Formats: sequence, C-alpha cells, structure tokens
Amino acid sequence: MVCGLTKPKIVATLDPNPIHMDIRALPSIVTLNMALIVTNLDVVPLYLKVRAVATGWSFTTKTLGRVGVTETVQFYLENWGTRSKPSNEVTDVVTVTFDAYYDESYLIKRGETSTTFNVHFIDSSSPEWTVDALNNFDDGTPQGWTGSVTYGVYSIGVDGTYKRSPPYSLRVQNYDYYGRTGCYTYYPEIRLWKQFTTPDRDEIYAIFDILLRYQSAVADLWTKYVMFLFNSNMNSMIGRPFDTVKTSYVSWDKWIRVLSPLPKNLTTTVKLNLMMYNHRASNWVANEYRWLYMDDFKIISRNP
Ligand SMILES: [Ca+2]
Repeated sequence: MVCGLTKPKIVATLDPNPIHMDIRALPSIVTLNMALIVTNLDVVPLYLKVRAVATGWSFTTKTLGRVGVTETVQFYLENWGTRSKPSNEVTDVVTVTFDAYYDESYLIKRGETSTTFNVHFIDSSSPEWTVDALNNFDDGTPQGWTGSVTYGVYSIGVDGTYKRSPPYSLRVQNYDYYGRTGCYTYYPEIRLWKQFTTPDRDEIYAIFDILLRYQSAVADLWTKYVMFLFNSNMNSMIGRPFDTVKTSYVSWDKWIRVLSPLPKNLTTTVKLNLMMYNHRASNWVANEYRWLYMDDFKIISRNP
C-alpha cells in the first residue's frame, strides 16, 4: 500500500527575517547564518530536516533531529547558505522547506511544509540616501551616547587607536579589579544607547561599525551576541542566543558592520547590548578589560 504524505503541523520562526546587508561591507562570498525556532503542533513526534533554495544561492540541508509533540526547539543554522556578493541592490526570496519524518533514520516521510524569507542587500554608498544623523566621534566626545555595564567598572570616551574614521571612535571600557581571588564564572554585559528621532521617509536604517576587544591574563572570555534594540524591542542580533558553550559567536578584534531597519517618525532610544560569558580560572593578577568600540553611526533614509 502506498500511503499519502501529510503536511506536518509546525510553527517555524526564522530570525532575522528579513535579513538586511550592506554590500559595501561584505566579502566576495556572502555567508548566511540564521536562528530557527520550531514548535511541533502535530500529533506525532517529528524528525526534521530543513533545506532552502533561492536564485544565486547554494544551501546545505540541515538535519535538526527530533521535536516532540508540543515541544519548541531552538536551532542555529550556521553557514547555511552562500552566494557571491551582489554588485547592485537586490532582494532575494528564499524558499525554505521542512521535511518531516516519523523515524530517526529519516526513511519514513510524514510530509513537508514550506515558507519564505527575504535577504535584502542595500548599497549604503548610493546617492539616494539622506544622512539624517552622523556620529563619528571625531570631535573627541561621545556625541550624546551613554552606557552601562552589569559587572565591574564602566567608563565611556573616545579612542584614537582603533577607529573607522580618524581621529577617534567611541569606546566603552569595562574592567574588573585586580586582586579578586578564586575561580569565578559570570556574564558581563555592556550597554550603549542614545535617543534619536527618525525621519518621515519610508526606508530607514541605522548603520554603524563595532569592534570588540579584551585583555585578560587569567580569564577566558567568550562573546555571545550583540543585540541592537529600539524602544527596548530587539531589532537585530549578531551572534547567537545566550548559552554557556565556551565559544565566541561574535568575532573579537574585527570591525563588524551593523545594518538595522528603523520605523519612521519615531523618537526612540536605540541601544546596543554586548553579552559575554566569562570564566576566570585563578586569582586575578591584573585588571581584566573588555571594550566595545563604535564608529560612524548613521541613520540613513530614502523614499523608494
Ligand atoms: Ca571616527
């Protein structure tokens, strides 16, 4: 007997969706990483695979494993898709298909279900953009930015060593005192924010570069994510949701371009949260430093 396929009942959220990238800050091969949250609303446990297709892209099929009835599981699709960097602005539509199986060997298929998401490439150097705000910190001040830390000592100022536009970038410094004793595990967070009013145009982005650094003699320190928020709502995230795996999900010592859409006609506090995981294996022998740098923060807008 040949049995028909049944469309599996799942709720899948891909994050971020849509994805926004600036072609002025991309390598020649663009790599796509995504978070995925799946809830199984079906009547049986499902063994899932996820695949995707889009013009110009190549995706690997990811095996997700078992999701039980009513269970919600979070995945991270690392190095999921690649394409060559586009030479002009384009929006790619990616079709994602979930294949559901009854068995862990992925032999007996229950069915499949599909959804889409968009990857939106913009060109920040296009003359169409109006620059509504520019904070380059080149006057030697934080230009209205302020911040806080959840652990240790906080200060904010400018820095002349690491910058995107000379002579200065913004630097938040966070350090823990020399002299504390014993092993310790904690989760330091650096926060940075400023209030802006967005313009009356239909397409608006915050665009800026960040750099993460640290200096430590005895601690292991891993980055988890940099989250960009407005009015306390998460807008975009680099890295992965917090965990205690001893791996960094955002690169140290590398400038990273952040591009995040903003709503129009809104006075909003835009905020950056850097979340870390710190393990100190012995007594501190010197101050332990963590730094978040930012330069060339802009709000740009246009009417399509
Ligand atoms: Ca600068």
